[in-house]
Amino acid sequence: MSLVDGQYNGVPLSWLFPEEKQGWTGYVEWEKSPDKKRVANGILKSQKFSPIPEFQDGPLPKTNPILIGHRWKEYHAALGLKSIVEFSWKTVLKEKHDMLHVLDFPYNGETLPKYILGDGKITQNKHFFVRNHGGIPDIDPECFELEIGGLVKTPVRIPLKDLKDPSKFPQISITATLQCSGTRRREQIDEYPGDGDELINAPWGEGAIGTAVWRGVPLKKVLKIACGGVLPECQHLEFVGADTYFKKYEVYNYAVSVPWRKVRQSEEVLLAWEMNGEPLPKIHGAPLRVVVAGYIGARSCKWVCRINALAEPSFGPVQRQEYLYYNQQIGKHNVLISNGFSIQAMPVSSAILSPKTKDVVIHDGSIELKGWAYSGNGNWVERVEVSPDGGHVWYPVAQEDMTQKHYYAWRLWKIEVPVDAEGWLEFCVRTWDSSNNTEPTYVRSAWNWDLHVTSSAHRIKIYSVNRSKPRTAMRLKQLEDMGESLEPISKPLEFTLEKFEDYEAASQKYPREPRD
Ligand SMILES: Nc1nc2c(c(=O)[nH]1)N[C@H]1C(S)=C(S)[C@@H](COP(=O)(O)O)O[C@H]1N2
Ligand SMILES: [Mo]
Repeated sequence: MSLVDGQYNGVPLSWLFPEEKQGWTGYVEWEKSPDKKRVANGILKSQKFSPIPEFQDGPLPKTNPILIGHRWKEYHAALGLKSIVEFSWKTVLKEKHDMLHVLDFPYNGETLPKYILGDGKITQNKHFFVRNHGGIPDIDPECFELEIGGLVKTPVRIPLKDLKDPSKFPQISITATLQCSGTRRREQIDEYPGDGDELINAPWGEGAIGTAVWRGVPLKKVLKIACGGVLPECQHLEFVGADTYFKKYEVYNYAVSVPWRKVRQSEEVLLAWEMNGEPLPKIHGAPLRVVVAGYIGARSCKWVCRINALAEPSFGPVQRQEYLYYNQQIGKHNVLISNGFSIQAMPVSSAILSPKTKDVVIHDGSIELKGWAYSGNGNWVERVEVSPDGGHVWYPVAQEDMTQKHYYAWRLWKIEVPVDAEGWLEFCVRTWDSSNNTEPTYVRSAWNWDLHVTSSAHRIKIYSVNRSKPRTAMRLKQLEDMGESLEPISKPLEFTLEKFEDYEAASQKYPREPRD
């Protein structure tokens, strides 16, 4: 076997792995083509690839993009799919130029600066986080059709224009938060390094979450109207995306599933083509994506082109081998697929968006904090509490300082916390949801090998300077008179701290050593 210049045993790769359909650029069908898969896997196994970026052992590079996905670019190139890599980055520059690019390919990007998330209940499309496991397909909506098969009464193919025809399917809009189960993973990494997956377990901060108004048709209506319902054996609905995914030298289409129970009991498993009143951006799954409200982001399959009704969860590696929640003592030495449970609904969690860690906050006895709070599975946020002392005293956020309740969306909040103390302080936030669930107090309490769902109270360390204290006010004035700033606090003061006479008088009154 030989692989030279876009050829494999003398056959051009473009013949081996052609684009499937007219108008569907960047889509290769793997799941229905076992022979093609076998050839691709053979090619992948015969080659060497660059290592996966390692980032857990030290501070993250200050570059943007932070990490470069050489290996995944090479995977695509090895199968003659380099154009997908190029199109993906072009799309990033067009749709997401202002983001913090956590990984350039497959593209993972987070809102920058993160306090933008607190600007309004709805996250603007250009600021909404992105997590991809592969490239971005480029599908002409005119040519798009959705295939539904498996354990349904009547398998169908529905052109997009029929799906969007309100006389055929009833449309709804829902306000729903999408949260990656890796949100705030950096805190877990800072505590202890964990699993390094091939598609990196991205070092997300507080910005791998966003809220949008999604418009489309409920999946349960489509199954009923178009397919005449599901068969009694159907327990799960599998969603297959048009993107290409690699794992351990094998190739797949992105595939995940959710229980039929979840689909049946709510309207909030949606086939969506609109995001915040605009056509779904390419990077968010155009022309059609699934939105599984209340579940981890991973289940909301983008570029969904096929839905299969199954008797058991999808065999896709993303469903079976990833997004698993392990006990704290399980690690590289004894991890199995079977000893982690599958993460589906998101638990309650929250974050402080401002101020941020290491900020020097000059105030007059109280500090304003802002952030988000969210709970999955249809639980809504009831109460947000902020502690100025690391988790002993908790102040509740007033109702009028939180955005409106939704079954499936976050609440943004703000609070003015009385702060007398100065110097380094640790603030944290925790949230109570409508089922009375709350967050563990420390990262360590919920640390897990795959570094998922960092649901512990979010903490920030800030440097408090309370101007309402006379001595502090005096020092600030001294600095101002000299045209100097307090920051950086590590920069030495240029003047003598105290007049010699004052120091003398103080040591007369309170001698430094005992007299007898
Ligand atoms: N087809 C496909 N769907 C996908 C993914 C993907 O890589 N491919 N990533 C999933 C993950 S892990 C998350 S968190 C969400 C992110 O959605 P967004 O990029 O639109 O914010 O999409 C999910 N759907
Ligand atoms: Mo995710």
